[in-house]
Amino acid sequence: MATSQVDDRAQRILDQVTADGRDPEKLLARLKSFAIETPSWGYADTGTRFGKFHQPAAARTMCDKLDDAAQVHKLTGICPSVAVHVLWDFPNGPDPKVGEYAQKAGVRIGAINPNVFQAQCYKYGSFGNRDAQVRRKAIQHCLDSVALGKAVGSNALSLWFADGTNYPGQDDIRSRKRRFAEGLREVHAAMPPGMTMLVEYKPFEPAFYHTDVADWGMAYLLAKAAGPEARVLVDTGHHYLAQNIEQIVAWLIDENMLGGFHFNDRRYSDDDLTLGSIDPYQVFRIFHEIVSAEEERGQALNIAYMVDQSHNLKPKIEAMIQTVTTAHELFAKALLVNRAKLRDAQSKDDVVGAEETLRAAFFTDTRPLIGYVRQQMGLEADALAAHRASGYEARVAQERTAKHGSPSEASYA
Ligand code: PSV
Ligand code: MN
Repeated sequence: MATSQVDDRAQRILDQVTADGRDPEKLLARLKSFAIETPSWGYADTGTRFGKFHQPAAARTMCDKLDDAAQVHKLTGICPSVAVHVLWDFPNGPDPKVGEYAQKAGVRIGAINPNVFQAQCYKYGSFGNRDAQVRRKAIQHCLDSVALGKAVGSNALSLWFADGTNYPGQDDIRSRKRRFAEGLREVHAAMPPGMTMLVEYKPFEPAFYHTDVADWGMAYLLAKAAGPEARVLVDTGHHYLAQNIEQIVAWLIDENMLGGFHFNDRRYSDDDLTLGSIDPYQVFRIFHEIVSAEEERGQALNIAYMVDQSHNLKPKIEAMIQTVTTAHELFAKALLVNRAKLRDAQSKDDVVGAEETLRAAFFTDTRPLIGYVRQQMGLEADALAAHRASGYEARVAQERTAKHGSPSEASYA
């Protein structure tokens, strides 16, 4: 049973916060209110375009995905919602019962992700397509997704478009831009109060010459054109390698246009690796920009933190627990930055002192602090160990195989 006896190492961090003239209770409260959404597709067998490696415990049905997401939330306490991908999760059309099932399992439905990139008709694009009938089909799918969102109580419509061209001259770039703006305006107009439209960008893939929504500037302009409840979604994997993502984040915050994140990490391109597995310092720098703005404004920013990862090698629930734990630990590091000291160093052009202030926070081991926060929330300090000890994976592997057959047999059948 979890106890909330404060660990010495966590106590030392809290003492330092007090010594810095800040309130440790506020820090703990912010860590408890931090929430990150996990994606339904992160629990199922996905893979690269070269193949899939099956796991017997992988979710086979929408209910399995919600059960797995609920297991992650039960152990981490910070994942109350699950993003859904309409075509993958509702192959037979919208099913409002899914919302009820989620609630019973202990989670709720988060962002609704329409899918306007898989059907054959989208070969030359969806909202950007020259053919008005194809555009209508894509817009209608998004309107249906808004209705699904209403039915299941979701407050976010998350849009990603694979649209673009593969060769110079293939289509007129400006005409496509205008078609996008028009389609997004129509979808925005159908959203109920309280729903946010998130516009995601990606520089390339699957389009390799030009992508219609290729960067944050394009997403920003399209969100502005769509309407007042549209914001930009930053997928950390959707940037060129040297790009300064935290600067993009800082600018979007300052323009009140940052809507949310799709978190993942990568070494090369859109690799969808576990958050922070390659470059945790980058995630810390992103969180630092957010926490700076929160401290300046005196309130938490309304940002949808979401995971967009597919786990081809790692057991999916373990990978998800690792991901959200890493996010929590890195967010804690950003909260530890002594911003009074930082501002002082900046005001003196003390470049080294300013950087050292960030490094001091980044190199603080926040794992005991997150363990303590979890214990205060009535959870085990080590979520991964608790999951491994629970026997959940072996149990669902057995149940799912008994019900649906071995996943590899199914695929070779
Ligand atoms: C596209 O690469 C993307 O980032 C979009 O968010 C999709 O919805 C998601 O991946 C699918 O995994
Ligand atoms: Mn994404």
